[in-house]
Amino acid sequence: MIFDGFVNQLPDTDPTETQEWLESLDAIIDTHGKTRARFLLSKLLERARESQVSFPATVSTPYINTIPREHEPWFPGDQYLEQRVRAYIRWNAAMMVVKANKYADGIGGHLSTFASSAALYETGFNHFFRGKDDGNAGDHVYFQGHAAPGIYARAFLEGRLSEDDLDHFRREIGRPGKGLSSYPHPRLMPEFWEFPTVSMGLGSLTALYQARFNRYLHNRRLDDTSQSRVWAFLGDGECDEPETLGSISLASRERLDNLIFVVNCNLQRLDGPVRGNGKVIQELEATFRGAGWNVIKVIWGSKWDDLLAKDKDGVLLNQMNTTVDGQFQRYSVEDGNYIRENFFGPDPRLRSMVSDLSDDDLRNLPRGGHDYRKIYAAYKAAMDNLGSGAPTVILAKTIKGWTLGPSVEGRNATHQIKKLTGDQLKVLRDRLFLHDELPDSAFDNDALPYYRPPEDSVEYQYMMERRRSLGGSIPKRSTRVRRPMEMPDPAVFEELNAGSGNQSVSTTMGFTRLLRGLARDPKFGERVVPIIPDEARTFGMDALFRELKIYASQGQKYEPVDHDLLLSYAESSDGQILEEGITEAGALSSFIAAGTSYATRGVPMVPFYTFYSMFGFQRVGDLIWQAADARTKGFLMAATAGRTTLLGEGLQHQDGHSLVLASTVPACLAYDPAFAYEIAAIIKDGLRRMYGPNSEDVFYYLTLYNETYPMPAIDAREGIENEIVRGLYKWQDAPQAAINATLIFSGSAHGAVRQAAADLHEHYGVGCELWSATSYKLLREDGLAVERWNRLHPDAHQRTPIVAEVLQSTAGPIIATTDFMKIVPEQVARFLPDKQFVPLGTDGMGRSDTREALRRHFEVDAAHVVIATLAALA
Ligand SMILES: Cc1ncc(C[n+]2csc(CCOP(=O)(O)OP(=O)(O)O)c2C)c(N)n1
Ligand SMILES: [Mg+2]
Repeated sequence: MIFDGFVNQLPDTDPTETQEWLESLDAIIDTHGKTRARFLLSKLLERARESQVSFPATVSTPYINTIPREHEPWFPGDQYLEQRVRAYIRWNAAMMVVKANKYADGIGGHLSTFASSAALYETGFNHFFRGKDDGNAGDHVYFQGHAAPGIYARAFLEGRLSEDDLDHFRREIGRPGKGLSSYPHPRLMPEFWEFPTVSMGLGSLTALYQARFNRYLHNRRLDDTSQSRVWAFLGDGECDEPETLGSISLASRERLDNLIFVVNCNLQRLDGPVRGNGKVIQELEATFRGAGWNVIKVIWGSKWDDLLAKDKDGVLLNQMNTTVDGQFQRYSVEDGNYIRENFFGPDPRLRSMVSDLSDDDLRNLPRGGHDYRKIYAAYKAAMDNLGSGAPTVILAKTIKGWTLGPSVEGRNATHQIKKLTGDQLKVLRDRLFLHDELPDSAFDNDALPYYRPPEDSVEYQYMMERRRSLGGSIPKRSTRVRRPMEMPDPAVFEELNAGSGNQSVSTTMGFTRLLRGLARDPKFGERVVPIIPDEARTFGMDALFRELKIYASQGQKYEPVDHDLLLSYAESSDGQILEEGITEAGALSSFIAAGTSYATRGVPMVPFYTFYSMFGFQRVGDLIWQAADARTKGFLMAATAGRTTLLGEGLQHQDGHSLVLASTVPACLAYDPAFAYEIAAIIKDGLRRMYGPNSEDVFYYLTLYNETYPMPAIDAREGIENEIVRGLYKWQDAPQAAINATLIFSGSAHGAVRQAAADLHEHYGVGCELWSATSYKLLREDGLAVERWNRLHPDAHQRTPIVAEVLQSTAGPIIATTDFMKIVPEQVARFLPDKQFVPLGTDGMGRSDTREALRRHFEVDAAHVVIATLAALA
């Protein structure tokens, strides 16, 4: 292997001096060994860094704490009181899970995740996490999903939740907003949780983009975000998800020193060790350091410091460095004698180092993640790191199930354990020193007692004072608006309503015009957040670059190749466009950050995320689900939509099913507009529904096509905009004819359908009326709601679904054509029992060819609409 071969390509200006240095090193290795040589080299590197000699950063350091004991800051808290509070929280967290499973066997919940991370959270609660009661937005804390019981237990101690609430952990039905959801779900507990995290990997990804969005808001002078940190708590197993680590280089590139990841390295995931044969902390250190992060390892508790100080020969360090995680886990479940024999035993120098320690002492040598002083030092260093430009990750080594007793701690099955016997509970009580609070009698008659200290106790007073001084309790979701938003001037929609005359344009072009108009609005404009993942040219949106500018935190340090063009690639530190590069996951995370800003920051923002339709729901569906959970507002604009409208691109690009996937997301209003004025009506209504009075926490999905045709003007009849947004409206009456049929189109299918109507009239004497179905999803949801109402109110006057009401009077069979799968129009067929309903759509995988050929292949061209109509009539 060539090690940094670049050295040999640089001229050696003083070979004799070089030789002397090399010989010195050789001599050290020969006389004092490699450990000493490594030590000296590290010292040299340290000195070089102090003297600002830049040098490629090493990606890994020995398996010891990053912060040495002598650099640990003074701990400002009351160690005893914090320990008491932590014990109460640990107790209640365990109790609520055990209780839930006693009363509803199999209901689930997790004991051991929080047990391993209690000190990590509590140090934050007592000293760092900022709340928002002081009128500011506070910190944004992403709690690890499976640690939820611990967060509820703290809220209980603070008096925010009652015993009855805890008793309803995982029992939400019938208690809207009051049952405790299994995991952090703002959709279910909108006044409590802010950030959904439980789909592993998405919490870290969205936290990272939240930190980036805070900078965007700041640089655009929309909000002062300088006091807010983003804290993301992750599992070490969770780091296997590509989403967890996939964007970490963005954080250092964007100099997000407002971002702190805390990885709870209990070395276990669900089934067993995360890296039995390796060292997950070392692996993560190298990954994050390589990406330019400030890495702080918290591996060993204070008691190890004395041992390390005695380690003159480096034998302890060597043992630490070479022991794999699977073996460390073994030590965590064994007694002191096993540890003495196996960890310290083989080397007499190592063994003698612990000769004065008892077996119990050895067993109790703690890991760093349970040592609040070490954690405090790490968090403080992360806070003080602001200004360095580097994000921080804290890798804290813990034991999964810590304090839960020998049958749970560190066991491979620990993740799934949710029941404790009476004896196990007493072991836990003893371990937490809660005899006074919970005497044996508290367990009489199989009772499962919670414990809350009285309000006049010093523990309670201390805990509450800490939170008061940090801005109040968290988590707390608030929708208090700090910077109100004004709606755009309605005139901005008029241009699209007028149509394009004879000019052929696409709905994508129409939307781009509208977006520009919205961004130009003197008051509303600043709230528009255009998001694009490296596809603006494909969509013809590059025209916006120069006008709105691309957000680049460091401005533009170069002269772009196209600087002399009108549409040059213009970057600016207060740019408006988030040009995300090729990351749909990142772009969607920005969409979530912008679309939840009305709550997280109290600053409503309106994201328009435009992307390759195929790489939306299909690619990042879980993030879209998370957006729904997070109560995100905004517009998802699915460009290059349709299985046959996007020609040439073939199987992996042609989207004929995102509308099916969209139909699975309750908070999503999905539309398939055919004309520019439909887009205007939908977006206008969307802004009202999402940001007007009595707003709803929903988001919009609109397909955009790249086929060009003259855009008609909106019909002058009154109420047309309402008809468009409800999902279906009549577009054209039928010509006089003896035989009639009803043709429905959506999106780009209107071309074939209009042609078919003309052909049917001219050649077969069939008069067809034409309808545009803008949203089958909305029509179906209305139909289901009506059906349910009728079922539950059999004696009342029966209601009619919108789709049935408006299509009742139409003549002949209904042929519904779409550039999506047949199941899309079929969603409403059930509500039209008296009608013959024929869906034409693009089921199957795409092909590369022309639009005409594709439409013939998928049987959605005019000829096939004619045949389907004639067959239905026959
Ligand atoms: C995307 C996704 N896949 C799988 C799961 C199921 N799951 C929940 S917890 C867990 C193990 C977590 O291990 P780790 O991240 O190390 O967290 P710990 O509980 O050890 O702190 C798994 C696989 C999930 N929640 N999300
Ligand atoms: Mg783990």
